[in-house]
Amino acid sequence: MSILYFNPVTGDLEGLPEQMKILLDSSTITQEEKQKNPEAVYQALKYMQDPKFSLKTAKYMTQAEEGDYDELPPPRPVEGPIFPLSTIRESKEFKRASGIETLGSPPPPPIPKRPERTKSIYTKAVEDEDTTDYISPKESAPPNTTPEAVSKALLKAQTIKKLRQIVSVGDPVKKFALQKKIGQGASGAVFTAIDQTTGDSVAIKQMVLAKQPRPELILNEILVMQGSKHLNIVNYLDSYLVAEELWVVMEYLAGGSLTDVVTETCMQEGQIAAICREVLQGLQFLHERSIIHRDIKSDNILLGMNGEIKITDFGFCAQLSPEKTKRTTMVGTPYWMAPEVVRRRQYGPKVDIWSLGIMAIEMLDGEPPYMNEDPLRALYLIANNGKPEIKERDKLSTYFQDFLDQCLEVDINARPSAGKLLQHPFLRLAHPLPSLRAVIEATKQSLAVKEKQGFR
Ligand code: G5X
Repeated sequence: MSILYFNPVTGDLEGLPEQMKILLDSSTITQEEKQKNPEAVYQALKYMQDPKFSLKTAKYMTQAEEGDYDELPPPRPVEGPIFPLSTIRESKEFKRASGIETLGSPPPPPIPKRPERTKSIYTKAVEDEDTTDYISPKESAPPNTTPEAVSKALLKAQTIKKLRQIVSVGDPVKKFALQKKIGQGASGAVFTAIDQTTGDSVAIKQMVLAKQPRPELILNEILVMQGSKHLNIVNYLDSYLVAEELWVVMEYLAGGSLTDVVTETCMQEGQIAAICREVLQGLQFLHERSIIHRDIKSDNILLGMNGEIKITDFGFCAQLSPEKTKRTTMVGTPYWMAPEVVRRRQYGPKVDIWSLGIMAIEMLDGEPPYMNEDPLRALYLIANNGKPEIKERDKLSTYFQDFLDQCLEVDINARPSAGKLLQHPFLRLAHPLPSLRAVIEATKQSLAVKEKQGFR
């Protein structure tokens, strides 16, 4: 990108390719913003317009429709100090229907059901971007014989061969009794199941290899997670290959995702601190092993009924090596992406720390910053604004304010590591983990009420 400038007469950015102009025209980015930071606009456009990165390669797991956790044991009383039960976040529709009107302090804003744009994306690395792209395969050769298609088919064959070498032998259909579907996404479905030999509950991710746009990501996920066991990570247990279907068996967490908690309840600082500490412990473990998760957000944090907090979905993780200590691939979910990822700079493990800061905002507000903006404008705002504004900042403890400031530090060198942040005084405010059970139960109850009233 050499000549890109704002034309004050037309109010347009000059020097953009035609496709980008069309994209920009359809976005809500203002003239003022184009003028203020053309480079940030360009970075955002490049990301959106890249066909390799389009939503075709996106992975999106939605929650199953039915009540996910019906077969849970009855709740046990919470031990340890009791904290007031978390407040249910009231939505407008909910209030109207139930006739409840709150007096005094205004209720928190309603959080609508998560839109599609919270899904994750994966683009090719900048350094692998060129070569084959100039051949324009679609016009010059019949399908499946283009260099692109041939190398893709090769990679797929190699990936399946490697998968065969690492999976367990045996028939998982006999070993596991499938129970309930808990998720469905582009890469496959997730079920709960019982291990017939041990009686343990497990979760199984089933994927049809032929339908995977990038099977090498699944191989990566298994290879990285096979050797990574930690209390704050959803542990990989086993995998099986049945015909062309891959089953990945992992531990099951019955509390559901943190997204449900952040959208349904108003969390207290002590609860937020507890979750931040646990996630940081998981991140410290990963980062020590040169693994970056790259898609930290509430959707990828699972809760156990006794307050366990675990990071899940390593489909986008990167294992750094001594030869390759930095990455440039644009990976993650726009609203949670660190500025260095959006700006396509070299990045490392600290991107997970930024995303944790955004997730802390989710725990405060129910959603990440810029959620009302289209993803393109959100990317522009991240690249341009850096640290997002914290709503009602002065209502937070000074420890929490400082913790947020440190996670959301734009300067990578000044942003602390997971190990350093674990020393932060904010984390000393953490409530004991078993007390989180009450929050999970309040969440489930709130969802059940809405379900009954037909809001979901
Ligand atoms: N309650 C787990 C995953 C984790 C490390 C390799 C992806 C979903 C959904 C999903 C629901 C679970 C899992 C366990 C509950 C998912 C993954 C992963 C790994 C080892 C596999 C998606 N709704 N779960 N308990 N939910 O789509 O990367």
